[in-house]
Amino acid sequence: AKIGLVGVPFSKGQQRDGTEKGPGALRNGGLLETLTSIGHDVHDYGDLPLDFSDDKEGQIGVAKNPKTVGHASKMIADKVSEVVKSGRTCLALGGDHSMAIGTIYGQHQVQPDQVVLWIDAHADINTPLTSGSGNMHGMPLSFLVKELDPYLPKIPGFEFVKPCLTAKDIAYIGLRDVDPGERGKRPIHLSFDVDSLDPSLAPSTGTPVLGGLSLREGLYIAEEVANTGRLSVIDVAEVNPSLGSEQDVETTVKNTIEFITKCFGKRRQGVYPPGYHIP
Ligand code: DIR
Ligand code: MN
Ligand code: MN
Ligand code: MN
Repeated sequence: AKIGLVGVPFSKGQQRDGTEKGPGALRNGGLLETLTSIGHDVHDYGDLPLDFSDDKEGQIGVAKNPKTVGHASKMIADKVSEVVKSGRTCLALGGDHSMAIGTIYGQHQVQPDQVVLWIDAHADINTPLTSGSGNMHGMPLSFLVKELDPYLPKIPGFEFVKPCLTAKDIAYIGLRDVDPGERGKRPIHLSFDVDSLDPSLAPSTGTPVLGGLSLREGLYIAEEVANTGRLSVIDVAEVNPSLGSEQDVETTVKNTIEFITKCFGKRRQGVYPPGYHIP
């Protein structure tokens, strides 16, 4: 496939520094080389300039750094729109999960019939009023779901976002039983929070929760998504190379890259090289 890679070095949707280093860690782990080696045409759009360190707004109401997150969301949305419009599958490397406001909204400008598959230990659908933490990485879906619009306070920085999904457009993993008639043909936005995996598999993340997906479960989901042939945008969120030991970072990066490449058709039983014909 033609892939458009976008780095989203951003951490202001939560309170620990480090997720802004996620794109670099995944690049250094050999992600592009692996995708290229299984036959993909990867265009790297580079990292978005999301370092708003001058922005000293702190907290407005309960939501933390709303203007910064809003500003970043706008830049992310514009870039993802551009990539999807060019016909490439957009691989957005975060970054904390507030990135999904921009990636989903951006895809929506080009593919209004998008569906969202949210793989996460958390539902990330708090509104600024229901959130206990004030961290915006726990809120992205609340800005996008039409049913929540009446309950959403006006937050500075998000004037440009109009809700674009209905609750029915979102699926959370793990679903276990979906009938063929329920599947449809709509372009898939896969939003992958690495904390969906068990902390033993992705220890370098800010909010690990015990009892997560096994690697086998995670890779199965990725392979099923690849099998649909409908993957249009993928977010990779909450890799934090500043947390844990060197070994923890290596494990997190390795398993995350494994998940991404499975989404792009790498098989556990191996892949034929590009242009190879079975004799
Ligand atoms: C929690 C944590 N539900 C919150 N959310 C996280 O802050 O709203 N999402 N960590 O991935
Ligand atoms: Mn999340
Ligand atoms: Mn829509
Ligand atoms: Mn999470």
